[in-house]
Amino acid sequence: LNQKSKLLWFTGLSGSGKSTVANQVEERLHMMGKHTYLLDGDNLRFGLNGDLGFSLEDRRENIRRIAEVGKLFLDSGAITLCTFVSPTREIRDMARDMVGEDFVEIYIKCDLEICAERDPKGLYKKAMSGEIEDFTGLNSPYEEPENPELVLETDRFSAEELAEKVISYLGYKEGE
Ligand code: GGZ
Repeated sequence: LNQKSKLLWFTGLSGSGKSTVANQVEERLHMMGKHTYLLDGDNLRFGLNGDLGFSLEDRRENIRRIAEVGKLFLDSGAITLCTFVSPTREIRDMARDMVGEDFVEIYIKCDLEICAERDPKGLYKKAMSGEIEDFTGLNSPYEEPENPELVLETDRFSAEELAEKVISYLGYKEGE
């Protein structure tokens, strides 16, 4: 396998569009013949990390295990995409330190009000009515990244446009 792989770390609020953009990026990479692997809450929080909740301590452990697993996929040569809220700088810096130079931090930026309006899973509604404690952006912190490699604003651009930005940032060419 002859590809210079990266680990793309998507961070942002619930409902900000991390998965939507990551899926678009994956689709483009596949069209270029690249091998990818996507790690997200659906394949991690129910299995390996099924014992973890949403306290800051559990989130840190969630991210630590994900960074370890992500590293394994990166070592295998896959372009690895990770989509997790990863709400604090400390947590994201831990992931960056674990992964090393191939870590690409992508901030999926979207106003909290818009995320709450989109509310694709009805979680904001539940959190606002007190059914979920420690909900990111409401009663648990989200610290904006200070020096991410990319900032993608999903309340201003389409997922397709933003995925193109990721592809050109990566600089991959056909057959490389
Ligand atoms: C934030 C929560 C919470 C709480 C459940 N706070 O939009 P989603 O549904 O698909 O993404 C959110 C996901 C967050 O899990 P992560 O593993 O990404 O979080 S972290 O990186 O902070 O460990 C949301 C859902 O799970 N969810 N409860 N309290 N998001």
